Amino acid sequence: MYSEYIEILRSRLKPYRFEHSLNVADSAADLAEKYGADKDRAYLAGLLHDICKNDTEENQLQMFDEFGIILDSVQKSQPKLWHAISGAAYIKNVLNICDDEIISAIRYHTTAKADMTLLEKILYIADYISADRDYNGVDEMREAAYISIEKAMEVALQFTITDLSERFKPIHKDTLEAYNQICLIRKD
Ligand code: DGI
Ligand code: FE
Ligand code: FE
Repeated sequence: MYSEYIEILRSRLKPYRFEHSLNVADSAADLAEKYGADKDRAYLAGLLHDICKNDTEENQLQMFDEFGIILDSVQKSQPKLWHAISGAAYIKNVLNICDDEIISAIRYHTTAKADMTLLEKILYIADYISADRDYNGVDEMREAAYISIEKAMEVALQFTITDLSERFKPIHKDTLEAYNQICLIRKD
């Protein structure tokens, strides 16, 4: 069932990114099992989430044009955000995947957003805790992921916003809205 997609990934991605995709798929399936989401859909979302990560900027801009996608000013200035947008468009329009929640999980796997579904959160967190990750704080992130998915979202978004602001990177409004929603829900 996945082998066709795995071959597409192998042909599109550099070796590190290909391995990362397999690892994120495994983590997403584990989290789905733990939190009661559909394991197969989580695995597929993980597998495909970075499918356009190694595409050139030129190729991604061409896709945005072809699929009528208009970037906002932060997106325009941050090509690292593009692969989530192009990846979602690619799996929908080129691979003809019609599972809207998988498409949306891939679309928001980089920034997150407010009101994410369980599957969307699972992909977002799986990307942070996959076996290949070794950043400072990954242990805390893995611990949080096995306490609760909400705790994991808190730690991940706090980490991301801190990291981006330390580097004076613009924070996309989807990232801020995800973070603000968590702050408003917290009781302490
Ligand atoms: O594709 P991956 O490397 O596996 O991970 P990812 O899709 O989560 O991308 C991570 C990058 O995205 C990382 O360099 C931080 C960046 N990012 C996430 N949210 C924002 C952001 N960059 C900016 N400028 N603004 C954001 O809101
Ligand atoms: Fe990514
Ligand atoms: Fe990734």
